[in-house]
Amino acid sequence: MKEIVLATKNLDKIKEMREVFKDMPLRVLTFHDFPCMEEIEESGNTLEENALIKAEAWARFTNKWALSDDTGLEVEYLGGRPGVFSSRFAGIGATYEDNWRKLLKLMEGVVWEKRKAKFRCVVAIVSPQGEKLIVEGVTEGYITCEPRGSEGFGYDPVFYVPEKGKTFGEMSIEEKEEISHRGKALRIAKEILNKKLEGKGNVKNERV
Ligand code: ITT
Repeated sequence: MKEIVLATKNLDKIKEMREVFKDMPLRVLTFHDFPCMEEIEESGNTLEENALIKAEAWARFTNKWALSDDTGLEVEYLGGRPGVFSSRFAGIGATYEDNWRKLLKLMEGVVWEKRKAKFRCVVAIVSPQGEKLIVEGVTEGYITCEPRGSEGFGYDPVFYVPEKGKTFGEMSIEEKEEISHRGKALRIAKEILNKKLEGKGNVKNERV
């Protein structure tokens, strides 16, 4: 295993993934290296199903190890929505801003204690031979009443992390990666992959 392909077309995710893997002895490939890769329908009912659908499709198509990420924002007051539908919350083709504006509208007048939310990120790594690894990372926080900050992407300007006293939108990529759902999941994946690269471990069909 010398190469891994990032099974996503989301450039913001790719930036964060590259940040975590920058010191690994691995060549990181992206959709730019496979311009003919087809669109994948995320037809699963859970983050895990969607993450596997994406990684399996990319591993099959490229014949390389593939790493995908499916992420959802779960808002307590909304019974866990938008969750697996986070990218299409305001409809198919919605922009990041459309989505967070819809969220703020639904949360209008809701007191701070009831604005708890968590980001859940499921990362799937699949080999061309079908070995699988699933890891998960979660970050807890609150939905703000107004957007703050222009860093990051998606719901970052409206997701406040109490331990940092800022929204993700106010954090640098390094700061976000340290405590974010994606950073946590990718660091576990990285540890397992590093052991494999050193010949000390294997990616079994496991979930961490
Ligand atoms: P791929 O499927 O190609 O990876 P996507 O954007 O469709 O890209 P998801 O299905 O995981 O990715 O959608 C999750 C949505 O949740 C995404 O479009 C963003 O709006 C949001 N999101 C994901 N990660 C986020 C993060 O770290 N911070 C803020 N919002 C995030």
